[in-house]
Amino acid sequence: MVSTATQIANFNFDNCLMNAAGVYCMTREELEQVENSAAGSFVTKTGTLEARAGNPEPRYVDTELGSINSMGLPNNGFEYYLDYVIELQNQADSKNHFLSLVGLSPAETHIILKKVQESDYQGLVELNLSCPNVPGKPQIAYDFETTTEILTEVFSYFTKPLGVKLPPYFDIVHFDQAAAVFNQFPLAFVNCVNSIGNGLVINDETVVIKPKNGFGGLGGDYIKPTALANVHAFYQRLNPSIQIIGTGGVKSGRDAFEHILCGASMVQIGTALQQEGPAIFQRVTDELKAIMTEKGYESLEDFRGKLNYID
Ligand code: RRO
Repeated sequence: MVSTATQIANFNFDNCLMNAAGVYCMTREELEQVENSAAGSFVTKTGTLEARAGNPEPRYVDTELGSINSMGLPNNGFEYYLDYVIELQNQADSKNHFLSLVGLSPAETHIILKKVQESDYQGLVELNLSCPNVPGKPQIAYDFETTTEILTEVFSYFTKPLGVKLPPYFDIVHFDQAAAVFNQFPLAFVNCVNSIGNGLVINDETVVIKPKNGFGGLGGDYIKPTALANVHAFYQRLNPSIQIIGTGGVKSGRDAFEHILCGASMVQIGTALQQEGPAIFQRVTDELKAIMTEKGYESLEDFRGKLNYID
Protein backbone atom coordinates (compact mmCIF):
# COMPACT_ATOMS: atom_id res chain seq x y z
CA MET A 1 0.00 0.00 0.00
CA VAL A 2 1.40 3.36 -1.04
CA SER A 3 1.19 5.98 1.73
CA THR A 4 1.75 9.73 1.72
CA ALA A 5 1.62 9.88 5.54
CA THR A 6 4.26 11.94 7.31
CA GLN A 7 5.41 13.29 10.68
CA ILE A 8 6.56 16.69 11.88
CA ALA A 9 8.02 16.79 15.40
CA ASN A 10 6.18 13.64 16.55
CA PHE A 11 2.85 14.84 15.14
CA ASN A 12 1.39 12.38 12.66
CA PHE A 13 -0.36 13.35 9.45
CA ASP A 14 -2.25 10.93 7.18
CA ASN A 15 -1.24 13.01 4.17
CA CYS A 16 1.77 15.26 3.52
CA LEU A 17 -0.28 17.85 1.59
CA MET A 18 -1.90 20.92 3.17
CA ASN A 19 -2.67 24.58 2.45
CA ALA A 20 -0.03 27.30 2.52
CA ALA A 21 -0.70 30.09 5.01
CA GLY A 22 -2.76 32.84 3.43
CA VAL A 23 -4.89 30.56 1.27
CA TYR A 24 -8.24 29.10 2.46
CA CYS A 25 -7.43 30.01 6.04
CA MET A 26 -8.78 33.47 6.90
CA THR A 27 -12.05 32.26 8.46
CA ARG A 28 -13.30 29.17 10.27
CA GLU A 29 -15.46 28.43 7.23
CA GLU A 30 -12.43 28.32 4.92
CA LEU A 31 -10.37 26.30 7.39
CA GLU A 32 -13.26 23.84 7.74
CA GLN A 33 -13.17 23.26 3.99
CA VAL A 34 -9.49 22.32 4.17
CA GLU A 35 -10.15 20.22 7.29
CA ASN A 36 -12.85 18.28 5.42
CA SER A 37 -10.69 17.78 2.30
CA ALA A 38 -7.98 15.19 1.59
CA ALA A 39 -5.38 17.55 3.11
CA GLY A 40 -3.43 16.13 6.05
CA SER A 41 -3.58 19.37 8.03
CA PHE A 42 -4.17 23.08 7.76
CA VAL A 43 -2.26 26.21 8.74
CA THR A 44 -4.15 29.32 9.78
CA LYS A 45 -3.74 32.78 8.25
CA THR A 46 -0.88 34.52 10.05
CA GLY A 47 -2.47 36.09 13.13
CA THR A 48 -1.37 39.37 14.67
CA LEU A 49 -2.11 40.75 18.15
CA GLU A 50 -5.10 42.75 16.88
CA ALA A 51 -7.33 42.00 13.89
CA ARG A 52 -6.28 43.79 10.68
CA ALA A 53 -8.20 44.81 7.55
CA GLY A 54 -5.05 44.61 5.39
CA ASN A 55 -4.25 46.59 2.23
CA PRO A 56 -6.79 48.08 -0.22
CA GLU A 57 -8.14 45.93 -3.09
CA PRO A 58 -7.36 44.71 -5.67
CA ARG A 59 -4.66 42.97 -3.62
CA TYR A 60 -4.52 39.43 -5.09
CA VAL A 61 -4.51 38.61 -8.81
CA ASP A 62 -4.08 35.31 -10.66
CA THR A 63 -1.74 35.47 -13.65
CA GLU A 64 -0.82 33.03 -16.42
CA LEU A 65 2.15 31.76 -14.42
CA GLY A 66 0.88 32.07 -10.86
CA SER A 67 -0.22 34.94 -8.68
CA ILE A 68 0.79 38.26 -7.19
CA ASN A 69 -0.48 39.52 -3.83
CA SER A 70 -0.11 42.36 -1.42
CA MET A 71 -2.76 41.39 1.09
CA GLY A 72 -1.06 43.29 3.93
CA LEU A 73 -1.63 40.72 6.65
CA PRO A 74 -5.44 40.89 6.91
CA ASN A 75 -6.54 38.57 9.72
CA ASN A 76 -9.04 38.15 12.55
CA GLY A 77 -6.45 38.50 15.32
CA PHE A 78 -4.41 35.54 16.62
CA GLU A 79 -6.92 34.62 19.34
CA TYR A 80 -9.59 33.85 16.72
CA TYR A 81 -7.30 31.17 15.24
CA LEU A 82 -5.96 30.01 18.61
CA ASP A 83 -9.51 29.41 19.87
CA TYR A 84 -10.38 27.40 16.74
CA VAL A 85 -7.33 25.09 16.83
CA ILE A 86 -7.90 24.45 20.56
CA GLU A 87 -11.55 23.64 19.84
CA LEU A 88 -10.53 21.12 17.15
CA GLN A 89 -7.76 19.66 19.32
CA ASN A 90 -10.38 18.77 21.92
CA GLN A 91 -12.39 16.74 19.37
CA ALA A 92 -11.67 13.03 19.04
CA ASP A 93 -9.73 12.05 15.88
CA SER A 94 -8.94 15.65 14.95
CA LYS A 95 -6.07 16.23 12.54
CA ASN A 96 -3.00 18.05 13.90
CA HIS A 97 -2.68 21.71 12.91
CA PHE A 98 -0.32 24.65 12.47
CA LEU A 99 -1.02 28.06 14.01
CA SER A 100 0.71 30.84 12.03
CA LEU A 101 1.63 33.99 13.97
CA VAL A 102 3.68 37.16 13.92
CA GLY A 103 3.64 40.53 15.67
CA LEU A 104 4.07 43.89 13.98
CA SER A 105 7.16 44.32 16.18
CA PRO A 106 9.37 41.90 18.14
CA ALA A 107 7.60 43.01 21.35
CA GLU A 108 4.22 42.13 19.86
CA THR A 109 5.53 38.76 18.67
CA HIS A 110 6.60 37.95 22.24
CA ILE A 111 3.22 39.01 23.68
CA ILE A 112 1.48 36.67 21.22
CA LEU A 113 3.83 33.72 21.75
CA LYS A 114 3.62 34.07 25.54
CA LYS A 115 -0.17 33.84 25.29
CA VAL A 116 0.12 30.75 23.12
CA GLN A 117 2.61 29.27 25.58
CA GLU A 118 0.12 29.81 28.44
CA SER A 119 -2.83 28.45 26.44
CA ASP A 120 -4.12 24.87 26.17
CA TYR A 121 -2.90 24.63 22.57
CA GLN A 122 -0.60 21.64 22.14
CA GLY A 123 -0.10 21.73 18.36
CA LEU A 124 2.51 23.22 16.06
CA VAL A 125 3.25 26.93 15.71
CA GLU A 126 4.66 28.58 12.58
CA LEU A 127 6.29 31.97 13.19
CA ASN A 128 6.06 33.98 9.96
CA LEU A 129 9.41 35.71 9.48
CA SER A 130 8.74 36.55 5.84
CA CYS A 131 5.67 38.70 5.20
CA PRO A 132 6.68 40.88 2.21
CA ASN A 133 3.68 43.19 2.14
CA VAL A 134 3.35 45.43 5.17
CA PRO A 135 4.49 48.90 4.05
CA GLY A 136 7.53 50.02 6.04
CA LYS A 137 8.14 46.57 7.61
CA PRO A 138 11.00 44.61 6.01
CA GLN A 139 10.94 40.83 5.85
CA ILE A 140 12.44 39.81 9.21
CA ALA A 141 14.34 36.78 7.96
CA TYR A 142 16.45 38.89 5.56
CA ASP A 143 17.94 40.50 8.69
CA PHE A 144 19.97 37.77 10.39
CA GLU A 145 20.78 39.87 13.45
CA THR A 146 17.14 40.67 14.23
CA THR A 147 16.16 37.05 13.50
CA THR A 148 18.77 35.79 15.96
CA GLU A 149 17.59 38.26 18.62
CA ILE A 150 13.93 37.32 18.20
CA LEU A 151 14.57 33.56 18.29
CA THR A 152 16.93 33.85 21.28
CA GLU A 153 14.22 35.63 23.23
CA VAL A 154 11.44 33.29 22.00
CA PHE A 155 13.23 30.15 23.12
CA SER A 156 13.82 31.63 26.58
CA TYR A 157 10.09 31.10 27.34
CA PHE A 158 8.49 29.12 24.50
CA THR A 159 8.59 25.34 24.94
CA LYS A 160 5.95 24.19 22.45
CA PRO A 161 6.90 22.91 18.96
CA LEU A 162 7.80 25.93 16.81
CA GLY A 163 8.96 26.41 13.24
CA VAL A 164 9.59 29.42 11.03
CA LYS A 165 8.24 30.46 7.62
CA LEU A 166 11.12 31.72 5.51
CA PRO A 167 11.43 33.96 2.49
CA PRO A 168 13.39 32.63 -0.45
CA TYR A 169 17.14 33.24 -0.33
CA PHE A 170 19.06 33.66 -3.57
CA ASP A 171 22.73 33.38 -2.74
CA ILE A 172 24.74 30.40 -1.49
CA VAL A 173 26.37 32.62 1.16
CA HIS A 174 22.90 33.54 2.43
CA PHE A 175 21.90 29.85 2.61
CA ASP A 176 25.03 29.26 4.72
CA GLN A 177 24.39 32.27 6.98
CA ALA A 178 20.68 31.55 7.43
CA ALA A 179 21.30 27.88 8.22
CA ALA A 180 23.96 28.85 10.77
CA VAL A 181 21.36 31.04 12.50
CA PHE A 182 18.58 28.43 12.50
CA ASN A 183 20.91 25.63 13.64
CA GLN A 184 21.41 27.50 16.93
CA PHE A 185 17.78 26.93 17.94
CA PRO A 186 15.55 23.94 18.77
CA LEU A 187 13.26 24.59 15.81
CA ALA A 188 10.84 21.84 14.82
CA PHE A 189 10.85 22.89 11.17
CA VAL A 190 11.56 25.57 8.62
CA ASN A 191 9.02 26.22 5.88
CA CYS A 192 10.60 27.16 2.52
CA VAL A 193 9.33 29.40 0.92
CA ASN A 194 7.00 32.34 1.30
CA SER A 195 6.20 34.28 -1.88
CA ILE A 196 9.09 35.88 -3.80
CA GLY A 197 8.71 39.40 -2.47
CA ASN A 198 8.09 42.56 -4.42
CA GLY A 199 7.50 41.39 -7.96
CA LEU A 200 5.63 43.61 -10.41
CA VAL A 201 2.96 42.42 -12.87
CA ILE A 202 1.61 44.80 -15.53
CA ASN A 203 -1.56 44.60 -17.65
CA ASP A 204 -1.41 46.88 -20.71
CA GLU A 205 0.14 49.97 -19.09
CA THR A 206 -1.06 49.52 -15.52
CA VAL A 207 -0.10 47.50 -12.48
CA VAL A 208 -2.57 44.74 -11.52
CA ILE A 209 -2.73 45.26 -7.74
CA LYS A 210 -3.33 48.53 -5.89
CA PRO A 211 -1.08 48.45 -2.78
CA LYS A 212 2.54 49.58 -3.02
CA ASN A 213 2.01 50.80 -6.64
CA GLY A 214 1.71 47.21 -7.81
CA PHE A 215 4.63 45.56 -5.97
CA GLY A 216 3.66 42.21 -4.44
CA GLY A 217 4.65 38.66 -3.54
CA LEU A 218 4.83 36.13 -6.39
CA GLY A 219 3.47 32.59 -6.09
CA GLY A 220 2.83 29.68 -8.45
CA ASP A 221 4.89 28.56 -11.44
CA TYR A 222 7.25 31.55 -11.17
CA ILE A 223 8.65 30.30 -7.89
CA LYS A 224 8.97 26.50 -8.07
CA PRO A 225 12.70 26.36 -8.97
CA THR A 226 13.49 28.92 -6.25
CA ALA A 227 11.38 26.98 -3.74
CA LEU A 228 13.05 23.66 -4.60
CA ALA A 229 16.49 25.25 -4.28
CA ASN A 230 15.63 26.61 -0.84
CA VAL A 231 14.16 23.30 0.35
CA HIS A 232 17.26 21.42 -0.78
CA ALA A 233 19.76 24.03 0.43
CA PHE A 234 18.29 23.88 3.94
CA TYR A 235 17.94 20.09 3.81
CA GLN A 236 21.69 19.94 3.15
CA ARG A 237 22.59 22.43 5.89
CA LEU A 238 20.21 22.08 8.84
CA ASN A 239 20.52 19.75 11.81
CA PRO A 240 18.49 16.61 11.02
CA SER A 241 16.17 17.47 13.93
CA ILE A 242 14.93 20.52 11.98
CA GLN A 243 12.51 19.26 9.35
CA ILE A 244 11.63 21.04 6.11
CA ILE A 245 8.18 21.97 4.85
CA GLY A 246 8.21 22.61 1.10
CA THR A 247 6.04 25.38 -0.33
CA GLY A 248 6.10 27.02 -3.74
CA GLY A 249 4.79 26.20 -7.18
CA VAL A 250 2.96 22.99 -6.27
CA LYS A 251 0.01 22.22 -8.54
CA SER A 252 0.60 18.56 -9.45
CA GLY A 253 1.76 15.30 -7.92
CA ARG A 254 5.02 15.75 -9.81
CA ASP A 255 5.62 19.11 -8.10
CA ALA A 256 4.98 17.58 -4.66
CA PHE A 257 7.27 14.65 -5.54
CA GLU A 258 10.07 17.09 -6.42
CA HIS A 259 9.71 18.97 -3.12
CA ILE A 260 9.98 15.68 -1.20
CA LEU A 261 12.94 14.56 -3.34
CA CYS A 262 14.62 17.85 -2.31
CA GLY A 263 14.01 17.01 1.37
CA ALA A 264 10.51 18.18 2.31
CA SER A 265 8.60 16.25 4.99
CA MET A 266 5.35 18.09 4.26
CA VAL A 267 4.23 20.02 1.17
CA GLN A 268 1.98 23.08 1.08
CA ILE A 269 -0.18 24.36 -1.76
CA GLY A 270 -0.88 28.09 -2.09
CA THR A 271 -1.68 29.67 -5.46
CA ALA A 272 -3.02 26.46 -7.02
CA LEU A 273 -5.32 25.92 -4.02
CA GLN A 274 -6.62 29.46 -4.44
CA GLN A 275 -7.29 28.77 -8.13
CA GLU A 276 -8.70 25.22 -7.90
CA GLY A 277 -10.22 24.98 -4.41
CA PRO A 278 -9.79 22.23 -1.78
CA ALA A 279 -10.58 19.41 -4.26
CA ILE A 280 -6.96 19.93 -5.38
CA PHE A 281 -5.74 17.91 -2.38
CA GLN A 282 -7.35 14.67 -3.63
CA ARG A 283 -6.11 15.22 -7.19
CA VAL A 284 -2.51 15.98 -6.18
CA THR A 285 -2.51 13.08 -3.69
CA ASP A 286 -3.69 10.67 -6.39
CA GLU A 287 -1.03 11.96 -8.80
CA LEU A 288 1.72 11.68 -6.15
CA LYS A 289 0.65 8.12 -5.29
CA ALA A 290 0.67 7.16 -8.99
CA ILE A 291 4.28 8.39 -9.34
CA MET A 292 5.30 6.52 -6.17
CA THR A 293 3.62 3.32 -7.41
CA GLU A 294 5.34 3.55 -10.78
CA LYS A 295 8.72 3.97 -9.07
CA GLY A 296 8.11 1.27 -6.46
CA TYR A 297 8.12 3.67 -3.49
CA GLU A 298 5.76 2.84 -0.62
CA SER A 299 6.44 5.76 1.70
CA LEU A 300 7.94 9.25 1.57
CA GLU A 301 11.03 7.95 3.41
CA ASP A 302 11.85 5.86 0.34
CA PHE A 303 12.77 8.97 -1.65
CA ARG A 304 12.84 12.00 0.68
CA GLY A 305 16.04 14.02 0.13
CA LYS A 306 17.36 11.46 -2.39
CA LEU A 307 17.85 13.94 -5.20
CA ASN A 308 20.45 12.73 -7.74
CA TYR A 309 23.32 14.90 -8.92
CA ILE A 310 25.25 14.62 -12.20
CA ASP A 311 28.80 13.37 -11.54
O1 RRO B 1 -0.82 39.02 4.03
C1 RRO B 1 0.07 39.11 3.16
O2 RRO B 1 0.19 40.09 2.41
C2 RRO B 1 1.08 38.05 2.97
C3 RRO B 1 1.76 37.44 4.01
BR1 RRO B 1 1.43 37.81 5.79
C4 RRO B 1 2.78 36.51 3.72
O3 RRO B 1 3.46 35.96 4.60
N1 RRO B 1 3.05 36.24 2.42
C5 RRO B 1 2.36 36.83 1.41
O4 RRO B 1 2.64 36.54 0.22
N2 RRO B 1 1.38 37.73 1.70
